[in-house]
Amino acid sequence: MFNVGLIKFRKIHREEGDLTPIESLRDIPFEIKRVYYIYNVPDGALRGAHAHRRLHEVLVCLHGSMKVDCEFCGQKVTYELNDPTVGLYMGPYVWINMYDFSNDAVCVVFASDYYDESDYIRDYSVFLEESKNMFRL
Ligand code: T46
Repeated sequence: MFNVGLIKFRKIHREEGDLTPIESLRDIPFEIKRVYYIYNVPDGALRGAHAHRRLHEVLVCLHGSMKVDCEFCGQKVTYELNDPTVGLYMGPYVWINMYDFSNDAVCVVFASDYYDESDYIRDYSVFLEESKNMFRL
């Protein structure tokens, strides 16, 4: 799906353990301005339920597992994330729902800009309408 996809990161394996480096504009296709992480998610919690107008993000489930439903231009794909060497890239106008977090899930998100609530679309009907106008659906 255009605007959404998995990125495979390098894994440097040593007897002492593994290491995955992530570099701005090299491993991630934008300049990283913000990093945040999600953890201690209670059973049955639903997160997301929004899209962004301008933000680009890469989400990595560092520990445990979680699912992400992505919708872009009428196409829907579900990703199960459970590998710290795999990132989910999400560009603008991707509606996401995050759920089925395992109790030990820790996910880190690399974002292309600072936090700005006005960049969020939290109303699904507004998302459909703006997507229609933006992409001439
Ligand atoms: C996204 C998905 C993957 C801040 O104050 N600063 C921040 O940088 C962020 C990300 C959030 N917040 C505040 C806004 C809310 O009051 O933290 C609270 C929880 O945020 P939200 O309900 O948007 O969390 P999620 O998990 O639904 O969504 C987050 C990101 O907000 C969003 O950009 O793409 O993770």
